[in-house]
Amino acid sequence: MSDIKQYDAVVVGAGFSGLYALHRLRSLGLSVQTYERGSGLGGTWFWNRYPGLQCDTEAMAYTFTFDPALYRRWNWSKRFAPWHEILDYANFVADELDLRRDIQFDTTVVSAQFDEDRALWHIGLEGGEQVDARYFVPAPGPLNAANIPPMPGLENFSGEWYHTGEWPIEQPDFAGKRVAVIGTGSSGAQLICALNSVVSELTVFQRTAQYITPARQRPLDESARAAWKDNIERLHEEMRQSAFGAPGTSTARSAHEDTPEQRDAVFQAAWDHGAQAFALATYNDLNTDEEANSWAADFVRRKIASIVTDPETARKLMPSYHFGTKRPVKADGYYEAFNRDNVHLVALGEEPIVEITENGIRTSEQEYEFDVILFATGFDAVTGQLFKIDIRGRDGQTLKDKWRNGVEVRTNLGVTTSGFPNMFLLQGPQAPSIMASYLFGIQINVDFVASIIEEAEKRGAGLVESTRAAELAWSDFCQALAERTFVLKTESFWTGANIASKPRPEIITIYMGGIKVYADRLEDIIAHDFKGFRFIPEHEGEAE
Ligand code: NA7
Repeated sequence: MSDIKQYDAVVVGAGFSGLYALHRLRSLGLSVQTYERGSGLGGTWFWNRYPGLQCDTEAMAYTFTFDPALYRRWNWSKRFAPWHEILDYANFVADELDLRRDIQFDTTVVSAQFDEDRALWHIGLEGGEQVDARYFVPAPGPLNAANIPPMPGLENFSGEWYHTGEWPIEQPDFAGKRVAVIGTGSSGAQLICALNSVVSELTVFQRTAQYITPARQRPLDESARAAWKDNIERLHEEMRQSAFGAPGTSTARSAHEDTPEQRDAVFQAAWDHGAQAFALATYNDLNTDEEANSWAADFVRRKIASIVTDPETARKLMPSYHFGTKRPVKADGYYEAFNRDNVHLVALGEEPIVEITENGIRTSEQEYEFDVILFATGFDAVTGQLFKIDIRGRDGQTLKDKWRNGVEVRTNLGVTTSGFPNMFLLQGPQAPSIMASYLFGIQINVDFVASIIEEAEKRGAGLVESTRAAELAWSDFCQALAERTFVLKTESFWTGANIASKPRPEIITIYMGGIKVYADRLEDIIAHDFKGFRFIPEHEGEAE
């Protein structure tokens, strides 16, 4: 008898998708082991702990809805949950569902090799241990592999430096320090808003100006929570029928239906409302109609001009690409921060960074001295963390090779890819994931994977695998969805173009069709005998 541990399923990652997968798969009667590289739960929220970090989906929608009783037992303090409260919530979920006994922390999965003869995955852990599982379920997170740009001289810097996605557990103290922030996405914007009144000098290095609308953070009182809790069954259904996966995040109205004055009033109301309202609930053609897009973009640019007092700074802060083609940033007090005497803006398009020096950052124009450099430079998104695991499917083919190092990623619904039987990706490429309300997307994703595995168990199938035709159809559909919008016109982590050294995808790795279309498709597949999936009886190799 081998002393290699055997499980029905191994889940990689104890973020929210890994936690829910552990719960669902265990409830099918399977033995499940979860490995987590961090020393605590929460996935991305475990690693990102920078000042100002909060979720930009409303907290009441960033909560599992699969069990209304569980939903009602949790209380968020604010409209947008701060990171530490989200970590508390992850721990609450794990305790309520008794998940911790099947999670091994501080354990990195480094390899996973499909063994065709035994219909098993051999999973390698850092340190050399190997375990076997019938099902391999990577849930490493789409925004988890920190992108630290190769800047010459960083090793010479005598001060402290951090990346937002690999933040130290012990909070550094920035009071009175001279701080550089590189990057102005969601992380950079939140940092800038939180730090500007704490540090002595804050210098922002901006590669591309962003469209930033207010989040409108506020405390949540009991009546606001009750409005959700008392109606969660109905709201769950509303989320299921929506595109984003949260109530109040869509509209059927075209910007062409309104006069310029009416449009301004609609944009202003969304600006005042905060959250996703400006990007999602103003007009339905912002991403597809040139004029509609320019009206939204102009509105934000006019806001920048009216808020920022120095015209030169305002000019540098104004984005010129299509609105909504980078992930919309929501932050309170972002543009106002640049009116402070201690906040400075460097537009890298006009003044590029040449090197990091012992004392700070040298641009083409001058050397700036800093005590701290903060990289808010984002992630090797979607495939970055997945590619860190040496995953090998049929015939020893690596996932990286199959997907041509990210150039041609092909999945069936974001959950499977042919040649890798019994491997189920959670929030993987071409799943709703980062393009929808995250926890709601996770539930749909995991429930679908659980349905497939349940069916495989029922049929006594040793293996289940997507057909090549199904993954071609789904990934082509994802690409076609993107081509209908302006997204491909801008370089962003959505298009895999945020990292200079990364090969550019020919097929987009994100799915933009929304929750309803996705969930309808999953239901249809289940209703039609899991079309697109092959259940292969044990000992029959590849034959159906
Ligand atoms: P993002 O949204 O990818 O933002 C990264 C920022 O860093 C963005 O402004 C980038 O400019 C900038 N960047 C990236 N590389 C460089 C280099 N080499 N030099 C200068 N500036 C650079 O990541 P975030 O962490 O802010 O947000 C990711 C998600 O995490 C977010 O959507 C939330 O869901 C949480 P660019 O615009 O690419 O020119």
